[in-house]
Amino acid sequence: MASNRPVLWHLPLSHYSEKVRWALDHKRIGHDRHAPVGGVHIPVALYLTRGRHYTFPVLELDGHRIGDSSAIIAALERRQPDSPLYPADRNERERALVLEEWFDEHLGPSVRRYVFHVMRSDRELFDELAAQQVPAPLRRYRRLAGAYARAFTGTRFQTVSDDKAARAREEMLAALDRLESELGDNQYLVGERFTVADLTAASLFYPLVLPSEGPLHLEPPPEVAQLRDELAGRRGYRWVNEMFARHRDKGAARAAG
Ligand SMILES: N[C@@H](CCC(=O)N[C@@H](CS)C(=O)NCC(=O)O)C(=O)O
Repeated sequence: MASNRPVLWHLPLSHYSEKVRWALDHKRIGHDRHAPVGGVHIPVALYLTRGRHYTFPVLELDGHRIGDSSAIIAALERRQPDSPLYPADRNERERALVLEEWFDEHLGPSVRRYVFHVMRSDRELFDELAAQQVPAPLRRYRRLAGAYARAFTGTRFQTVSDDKAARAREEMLAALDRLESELGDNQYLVGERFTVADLTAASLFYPLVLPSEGPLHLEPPPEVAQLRDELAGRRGYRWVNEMFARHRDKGAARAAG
């Protein structure tokens, strides 16, 4: 960690990683990125954080290695208060942090389990997606990459069971209900401006909504496509697309200082 330039360890498809990439880009913090293959990232995270975290994202920032997306955003907020993601008002800040935690706990795991569960039954799609995540020389071993990714996501994220996936779908839809009731008639979840609460809800919904500014562009399998059609008119669903369109300013940060 000789240089002062932050280093983000992330998974390109992960919605928790997207949450932190978005925060870095929002604050225009120049940084480098490393993306080991999913699964391999667990020992890497443990190594980087000396056993404190086994998940990605991990951010190297000013001599510290920080695991957990919420802790990373808190550190970014301290390091660079410009383009704030935390409201200045204390009550609003508390509310934003409560919502961040709620969506982290309830939406993140459920959307991941549901979407991976449906995708794993579409072998071609899953193999293709898995092959895109491995280093270029290995991409032609699509079947192997797919089998590895099915085993990893099945074990770690419990994506095999139909019952668990059905419960995850319910929980994800309950999160959409909560998003809409928290929004009411407002454009943003807390106060009149974009905060960490909006960034969290929008980024964690990305695997379902697939906004064009998001990290994944694919034709979803029929079951997900049908659900997306059913939800497309919902206020919360449209809001996720709006947040990405309005606030997901990519690229500037990595090029910057
Ligand atoms: N609470 C963590 C969750 C991050 C998380 O679940 N990351 C996943 C990738 S999407 C991971 O690395 N999981 C490894 C595992 O569960 O074994 C955060 O907000 O950063």
